[in-house]
Amino acid sequence: NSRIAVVPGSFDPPTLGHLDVIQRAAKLYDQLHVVVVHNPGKEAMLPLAQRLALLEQSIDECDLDTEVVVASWSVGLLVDYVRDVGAGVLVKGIRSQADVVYEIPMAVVNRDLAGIETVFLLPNPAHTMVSSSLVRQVSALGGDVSPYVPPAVARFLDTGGHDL
Ligand code: COD
Repeated sequence: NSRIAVVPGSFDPPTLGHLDVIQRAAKLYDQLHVVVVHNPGKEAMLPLAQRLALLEQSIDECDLDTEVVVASWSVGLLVDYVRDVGAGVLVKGIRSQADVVYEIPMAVVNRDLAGIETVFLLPNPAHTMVSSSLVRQVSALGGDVSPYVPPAVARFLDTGGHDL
């Protein structure tokens, strides 16, 4: 039985909700692969390399005991990455019923395709309303995003990084 899990997302940008789920998953598994999935059909605010860098800095600042690999994936099915690294589990965060409705079909397809199970974790309720899209809006309008994002992301966005 694999003790390796994959935590996928767009991470555009990484939020405290993402970090909450990553920290909880780190307590459950020996190794985590946090994977920035590049969706060619979805216009992102931040380039892939920037999302990777911010995620790495944010995870470093958490000082986790578990080994965490930060990677990106843009070709083919996510389950191929999961199998390639020898993981048996995908970890997703659930904020609301809407997340459940969106995630369940993907979880069933991923199990059918590759026998990969999906584990759903609940964040601290304080982070339930945080989303990358909310952070993108507040940041674009010049608001303070520091209550919603890790310090590394707040520093980056506060210095106008999103305009780069
Ligand atoms: N609290 C808790 N969890 C949160 C929070 C929060 N505040 N914010 C986000 N999350 C969770 C999300 O529910 C999700 O599980 C994860 O964090 C990532 O969120 P996002 O917004 O960064 O990423 P999404 O929702 O755009 O998901 C992108 C994925 C690539 C993960 C998703 O589309 C996917 O799994 N695609 C699979 C591609 C594939 O292989 N398809 C074929 C088979 S279905």
